[in-house]
Amino acid sequence: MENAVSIINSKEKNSLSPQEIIFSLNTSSSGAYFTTDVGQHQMWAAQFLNVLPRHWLSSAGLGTMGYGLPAAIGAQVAHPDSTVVCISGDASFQMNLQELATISQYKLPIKIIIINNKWQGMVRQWQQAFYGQRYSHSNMECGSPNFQVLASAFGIDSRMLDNRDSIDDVLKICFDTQGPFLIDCQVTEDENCYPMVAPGKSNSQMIGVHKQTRSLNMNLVSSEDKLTNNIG
Ligand SMILES: Cc1ncc(C[n+]2csc(CCOP(=O)(O)OP(=O)(O)O)c2C)c(N)n1
Ligand SMILES: [Mg+2]
Repeated sequence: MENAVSIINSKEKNSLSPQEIIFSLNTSSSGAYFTTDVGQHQMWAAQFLNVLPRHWLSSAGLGTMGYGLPAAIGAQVAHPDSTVVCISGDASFQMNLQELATISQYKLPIKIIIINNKWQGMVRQWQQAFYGQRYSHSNMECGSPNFQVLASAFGIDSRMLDNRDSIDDVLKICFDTQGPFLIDCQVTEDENCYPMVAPGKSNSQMIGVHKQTRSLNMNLVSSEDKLTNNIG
C-alpha cells in the first residue's frame, strides 16, 4: 500500500467518501478558484485538488470557520468570468450562511460544495484519537439545517449527493447551471484525515505520513487501521 491514498472507505460499497468528491472536482471544475472553510474538508481539499497558482483561498493555520463563503464572494466579484468553488463543512458553513443573501442578490454563480459528515469532523477525530472517544459537542446531526431547504429559501438551486454512482451527474448539473448552486454531500461520517501530529509531538512524528502521498492511486485503505495501529 505504499504511495497510496485513502480515497475510498471500503466498508460500505456505495457510500460517499469526502476525498473522492473533492478529487472529482479536478475534472468538473478544472482551473477554478477554490475557497475552503476549516476542518477535515479543508485538509482534503489541500491534498486532492490541483489548484492553479493564486487560485487557492484558505485561512490555513489558526484558520477561521466561516471564511469560505465570503472569500468565494470576493473571488467571484474580482473574477466574474471564472468558476469559483467554495468547499465547506456542515459546521463551518453555518458560521456565515447569511451570505447566501449576498450571492443571491448579486447573482454570483458560486458553486458551494458542503462536505456534510454530520460532525465537526476535525474535532471528532481528535476526540477519537487523543481523548478516549469521549465525544463532546462535536456531533452536528441534531439541529443542523436541511441545506437544500436553506438554499431554496435564498432562491439558490441545489442537489443532494448521497452515493458514489451519482457524483459525475450531480457535479455536471452543478457546473452546467448558470447561477449559484449548492450540493449537500452526505459523506461517510467516520473518515479520518492524515497525516496528523499528536499533541506534544513533533512534525517528525506525524501519524500516517508514509501512507498519505499525492499519488492518485485509488487504493482501498482503511483509515481506522491507521489510527488504531498508529501507523506512521
Ligand atoms: C471560528 C472557529 N471556531 C472554532 C474553530 C476550531 N475548529 C476547527 S475545525 C472545527 C470543526 C469544523 O467542522 P466542519 O466545518 O463540519 O468541518 P469537518 O472537519 O467536518 O470537515 C472547529 C470547531 C475554528 N477553526 N474557527
Ligand atoms: Mg463536518
